[in-house]
Amino acid sequence: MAGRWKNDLKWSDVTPKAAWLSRRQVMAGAGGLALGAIAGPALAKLGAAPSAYSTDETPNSLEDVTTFNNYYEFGTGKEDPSRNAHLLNTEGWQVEIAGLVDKPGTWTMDDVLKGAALEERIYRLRCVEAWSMVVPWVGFELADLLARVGVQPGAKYVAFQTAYRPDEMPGTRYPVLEWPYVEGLRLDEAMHPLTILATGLYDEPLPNQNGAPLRLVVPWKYGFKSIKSIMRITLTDKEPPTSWNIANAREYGFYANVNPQVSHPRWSQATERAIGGGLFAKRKDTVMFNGYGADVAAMYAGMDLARLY
Ligand SMILES: Nc1nc2c(c(=O)[nH]1)N[C@H]1C(S)=C(S)[C@@H](COP(=O)(O)O)O[C@H]1N2
Ligand SMILES: [Mo]
Repeated sequence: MAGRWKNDLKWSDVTPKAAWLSRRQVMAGAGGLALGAIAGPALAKLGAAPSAYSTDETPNSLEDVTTFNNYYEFGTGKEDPSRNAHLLNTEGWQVEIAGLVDKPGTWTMDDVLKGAALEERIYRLRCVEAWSMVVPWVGFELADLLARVGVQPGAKYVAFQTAYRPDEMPGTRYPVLEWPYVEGLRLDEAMHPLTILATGLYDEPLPNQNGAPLRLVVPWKYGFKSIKSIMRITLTDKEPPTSWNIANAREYGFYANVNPQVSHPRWSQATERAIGGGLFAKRKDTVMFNGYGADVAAMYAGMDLARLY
């Protein structure tokens, strides 16, 4: 596919052999497993290890995951990213890691992947627009990358920035958001083992419309926190600005934790439409922290989540 990130290394070369083997054994032993049935032939390509953090819910189809997207740099329609994101050239991609770190610098995708323990993480994704999907990501914990660069004691937040290339991103010709797209996490959120940088989905390299070659995934927060096509990561001591908060602070906060009790000013967040369920599917109840509360609620103890939405 044009524009996809290309890599000389085979995925199995950058995946610990033990993890790769155990994955294959798991798949062999569980012949009827839903994902094995869907993605079986592609396994040898990537061989990411499975994870205890995965949901056992059935993932959405590859078609749903790659043709129903939000990526405003390529247009605001749900099908615009799958039509236009091939324009993004991800070859030679570099990620700058800056700010309060011991080893600031510029990383190629090979550098990023060489030390990364790739896992499959099947996560729920809940968009602030009240739809949801289940996505079989491939990625590694952001905490591992942060450990490799050495976070300095003064750091309290992590800021992320998407590439801004007007020539390759037709959506950025319109002032729907301030470009580049920016996002941020508190340091404890960034270090949480559920927080990953994804480099693939369905055992294949990440399609451009899903944020190739490297995108954040924070499954207990509304989807807009999961910033795509990252080219800069900065450790800072101040809460960083975030795109949707800049666009409309009353409607979109910094935390953006999934919360069925706090309505968006223009719609309820109590329920969600599961993509792929068909036209007449019943809406599902939205669950606090998108169902990840047992793992993440302690980080927000004592915070007023209606005020810090
Ligand atoms: N750079 C950038 N990242 C982005 C967006 C965007 O418009 N630009 N949209 C966000 C929103 S609103 C959602 S719901 C998710 C959608 O991810 P997906 O298309 O892979 O499902 O990406 C998020 N990351
Ligand atoms: Mo979203």
